[in-house]
Amino acid sequence: MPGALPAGGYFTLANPSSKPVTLIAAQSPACGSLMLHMTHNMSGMVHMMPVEKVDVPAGGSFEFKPGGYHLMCMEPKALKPGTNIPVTLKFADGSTVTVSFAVKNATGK
Ligand SMILES: [Cu+2]
Repeated sequence: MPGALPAGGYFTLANPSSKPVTLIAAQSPACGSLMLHMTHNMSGMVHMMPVEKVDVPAGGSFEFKPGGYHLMCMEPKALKPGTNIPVTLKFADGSTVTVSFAVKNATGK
């Protein structure tokens, strides 16, 4: 990711448990702030909107992908393609999960 451009994060959130979970926030030491966003396409104009939460049904999964939901890394700090950054996902029940995100440039490398 060049310079200080915001970076998008895409992943699939799988919920193997028997209860629905709700993702409410994310943070990473590599980002000034990490926001939940969705992309929404209105008559050819692409907007991004912050979202407050993402529900994942019991036994289901939720896909964050280009053109849809994503994590937005604002004020990224020294993101280098080829490295990994830790991202902590926070859920409505108070639990957190820390996962590793691979940093890729705009061409997916
Ligand atoms: Cu965004």
